[in-house]
Amino acid sequence: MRIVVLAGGVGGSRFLLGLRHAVPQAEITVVGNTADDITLFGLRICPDLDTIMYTLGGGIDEQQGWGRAGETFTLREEFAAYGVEPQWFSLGDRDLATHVVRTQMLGAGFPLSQVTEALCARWQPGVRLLPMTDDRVETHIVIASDGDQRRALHFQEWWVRLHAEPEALDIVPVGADEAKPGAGVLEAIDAADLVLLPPSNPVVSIGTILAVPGIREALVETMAPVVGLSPIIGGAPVRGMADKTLAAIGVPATADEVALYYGADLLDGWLVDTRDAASVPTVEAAGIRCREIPLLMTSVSSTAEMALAALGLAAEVER
Ligand code: FO1
Repeated sequence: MRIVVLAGGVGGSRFLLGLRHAVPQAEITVVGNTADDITLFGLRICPDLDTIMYTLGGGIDEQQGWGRAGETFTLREEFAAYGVEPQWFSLGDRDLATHVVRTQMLGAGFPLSQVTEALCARWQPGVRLLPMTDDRVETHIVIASDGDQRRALHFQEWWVRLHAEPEALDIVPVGADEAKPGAGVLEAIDAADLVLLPPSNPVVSIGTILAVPGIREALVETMAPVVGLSPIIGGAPVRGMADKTLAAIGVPATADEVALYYGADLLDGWLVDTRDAASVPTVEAAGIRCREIPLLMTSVSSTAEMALAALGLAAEVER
């Protein structure tokens, strides 16, 4: 069975652990968000791709959800001693090796898709990890500046340095309009038996993937059922800043509104948490098959249950 999963960072990775556990024999292709990527200290950093690779490859710092297990920060201390900025983005020594290898290969002319394949050869994540695009796309957040001015800053600065405190007035995936789908992405969507949208951030993780011209169209056209899982439970995100990013684009942080934001032309099925059972009729009225199940990814086995429920809903939709 060929399953394509659009994924961001921590939420997407945890879902993938459960999916791989639920259907170990499935061939899983992950289309990973690259709009969180940033260049620091001359190195290209791909947080969502690395989080997926480390989580499924067994190298993730589980408590943190990102970065490497057993990390040390000698280089970070040295950077600070030299007073080089930024000091707000915590890069560990082991993680930096990934960024050095990636930057070296990009500098040699390899596209990000081939770089990712090379890095995954070591980590063996058990899924095929495809960047959403080989082109540069970076999410910028527009916030208020002094007076009635506005300024844009990189998503990572807004999220990590400013803890997503300043109200996001707009969210702009810079470069998305000129980006092309990454190598293998459209083919994977076309050949899929099932497409899943895990509970990643609908705006800055899934939304940015859908912003790459051609990808959303492929998801509308694919014969495969497209089934999503709500990242919002009881009107709040399980983790991260989904509510703040949804507010920035004028979408209420509710389980049904996220489904409508993805669109009934794209979504065939939608899973909401039992606490959001009241939203099922709204989603169904939009023409999207909807079921309520427990959606908290508290363990690999509970996540596996969610994944199996998504497969079950997909089978229902197909009938
Ligand atoms: N998140 C933080 O909150 N603080 C950090 O210092 C930080 C560093 C970092 C380094 C590498 C990496 O791959 C991820 C890192 N993250 C950090 C998480 C990152 O901001 C998020 O995982 C994604 O960009 C959002 O999904």
